[in-house]
Amino acid sequence: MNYYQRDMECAPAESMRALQSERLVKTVRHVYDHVAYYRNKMAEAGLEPGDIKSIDDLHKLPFLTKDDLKSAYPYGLLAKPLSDCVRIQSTSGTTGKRVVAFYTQHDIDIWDECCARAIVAAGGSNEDVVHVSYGYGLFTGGPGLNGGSHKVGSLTLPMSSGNTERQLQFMTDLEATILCCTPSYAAFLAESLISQGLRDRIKLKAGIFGAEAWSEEMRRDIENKLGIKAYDIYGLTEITGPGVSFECPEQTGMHINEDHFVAEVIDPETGNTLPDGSKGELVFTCISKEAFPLLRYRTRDICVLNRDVCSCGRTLVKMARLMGRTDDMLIIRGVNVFPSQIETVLLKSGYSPNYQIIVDREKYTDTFEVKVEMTQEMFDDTVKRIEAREAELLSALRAMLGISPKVTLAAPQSIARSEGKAVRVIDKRKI
Ligand code: DLL
Repeated sequence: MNYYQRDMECAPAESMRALQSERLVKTVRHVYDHVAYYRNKMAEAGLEPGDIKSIDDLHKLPFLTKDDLKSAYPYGLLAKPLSDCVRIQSTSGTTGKRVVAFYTQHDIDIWDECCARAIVAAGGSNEDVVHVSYGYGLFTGGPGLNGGSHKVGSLTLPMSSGNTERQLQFMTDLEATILCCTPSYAAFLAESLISQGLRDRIKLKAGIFGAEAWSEEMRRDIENKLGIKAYDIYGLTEITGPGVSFECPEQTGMHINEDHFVAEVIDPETGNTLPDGSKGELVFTCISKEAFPLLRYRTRDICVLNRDVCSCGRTLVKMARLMGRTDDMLIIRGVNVFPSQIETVLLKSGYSPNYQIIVDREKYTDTFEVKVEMTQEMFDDTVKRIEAREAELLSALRAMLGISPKVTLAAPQSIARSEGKAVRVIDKRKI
């Protein structure tokens, strides 16, 4: 069994807790001293840094939510001077304002190490060619796996997403051995390889797929089509990006990099911490980061933690596949989409609030349609004008969401009214 940082990945439970306590105390002091937002939140909870003496005191700290991130946007939670920061990454937010996460070089280094652990767990080494088809840019997928691959010393192909022909050309010509992308893109690449008769020309042995929900069935299908072993990887921009947790060859859950991120599961209603094995909302506390170390951040991801010893030798706690979200966020082709963002665009563009968001999956690729009723006035326009409206709406939605839906302008009164809560999202995907 190979590890990237065996001392941390296989640390005895006691020494991991001691390390977590030490790092938590230090991080609480750090944010208290440098971030007014934390000072105020702690004051409201009647807390001073000295009250947090070990990991056992973690539950005393107030939660942070996406609303906190919104109100502190952009610099309100920054715990280092900007002159010490070297990078931002970002994710989409509910109001179009994005969450901006800051990194010092130290933060980038630990993030890269977390991704390196995932690559090594998937069998990677400096002999490998790692083909990264996650998006590069503000999205954390590309930069995270790219950095991990560099740490491992693998030859890294920074492909980013899109341009299938080029993907297939590099994958075959440069004999990529590990593919990193969303599971739906992996399935799409597999289909394309097969349809172009290139399946026998690839040298892939493993895939590291995450950023969206996928099923065991989908895993087997991708594995069979590409002749690889497919590994899950989890993370979120607010905490660091991919590599918060990763799968080992046992594939009985994703090991959380607990020396950097302390996980709790809470009851989303009461906020009480639940014992391991209970289903609830995942909460993370960053204990080693400098610039943007969120404390008790509520992810809205529903999950179960499992501390059973893993036969891979790692002692890091495992999280099960996600079981949903506590909010209405959709992940479409790997992009986080909130129905409220779509509604904002529709209303701003003069449409009625009668709309539907229809998501499905065809051949493992998400389809995404926004259907909205026109007003009577719009409906009476010429066909040419209606087509122009459709194009305008598409570009406004693309600007807000970062991906393009199929836009359908429907006749007035044509979308079924519901008697209770309006059914705006129709997600037909079976994941
Ligand atoms: O999706 C980071 C990432 C990139 C993870 C590449 C893995 C690989 P965000 O865009 O901030 O960050 O979205 C985070 O995506 O809260 C989950 O709801 C969902 N998510 C991430 N990984 C998985 C996964 C990246 N393996 C949100 N399975 C998270 C299911 C996932 N959902």
